[in-house]
Amino acid sequence: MQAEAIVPLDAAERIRAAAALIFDVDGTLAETEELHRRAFNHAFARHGLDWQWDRILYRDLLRVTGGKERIRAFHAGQSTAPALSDVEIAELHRIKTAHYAELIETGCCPLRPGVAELLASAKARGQRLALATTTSHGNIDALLSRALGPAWPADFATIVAGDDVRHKKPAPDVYLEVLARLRLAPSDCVAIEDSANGLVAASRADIPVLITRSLYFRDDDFSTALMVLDDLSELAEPKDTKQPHAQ
Ligand code: XBP
Ligand code: MG
Repeated sequence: MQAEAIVPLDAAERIRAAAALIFDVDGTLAETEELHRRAFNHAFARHGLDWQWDRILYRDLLRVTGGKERIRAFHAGQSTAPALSDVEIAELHRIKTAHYAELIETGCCPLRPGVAELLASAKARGQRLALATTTSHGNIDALLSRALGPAWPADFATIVAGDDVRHKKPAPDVYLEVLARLRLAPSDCVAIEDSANGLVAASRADIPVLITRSLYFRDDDFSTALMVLDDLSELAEPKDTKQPHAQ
């Protein structure tokens, strides 16, 4: 008897069939990194530091996930910089976070194309939604309250942020914690990410990954992803083109 050919499910079908969709936040739900960059620069100026992170430098610095960790890594590379204690780094990051919320509040950072539609269609299909991110609960709330309204948390089964776990991405911790809370196997889920660090984090937790390319990580290596899209609007169901019958 001939073995039946195993036809791999089309990636879009995998997304529709998943028990849960686990979303990254920065770069995936919205193009937030420019606001993070501006907020870091604001904090440096307020603190009397003459540091300016331009886009080219920030692209490199984004390899270090987490705002406090990014400041510490940059500081370590400055041979002439005065010592900066953990308390000062925490204070810098506090100023940065407050300014980031002010920038978000101006309404200049909408959800990326296709995000609201995918959240709505997943909800309509009865799929569970989760967030697995490096940033903080406060930053997620600032972004999603503005974009989806104050009741947004009701749509998410669980939210795991960077400081909830021991190791930030590219470690798998946020994803492993989401799986534990959802009580699901990795193969029942799809992670939606925008960066190589995110792809590595989800892959280390054995979760298949859909990539939506973003501003800063456009050229990362995504060769191990299930699918790579320019944005999530490419997942939209084809519209019914049938014309209504004339009465
Ligand atoms: C996002 C990040 C975050 C933000 C800043 O990574 O690395 O550090 O840039 O956030 P990912 P905080 O999208 O892979 O989760 O300053 O709040 O840490
Ligand atoms: Mg991201």
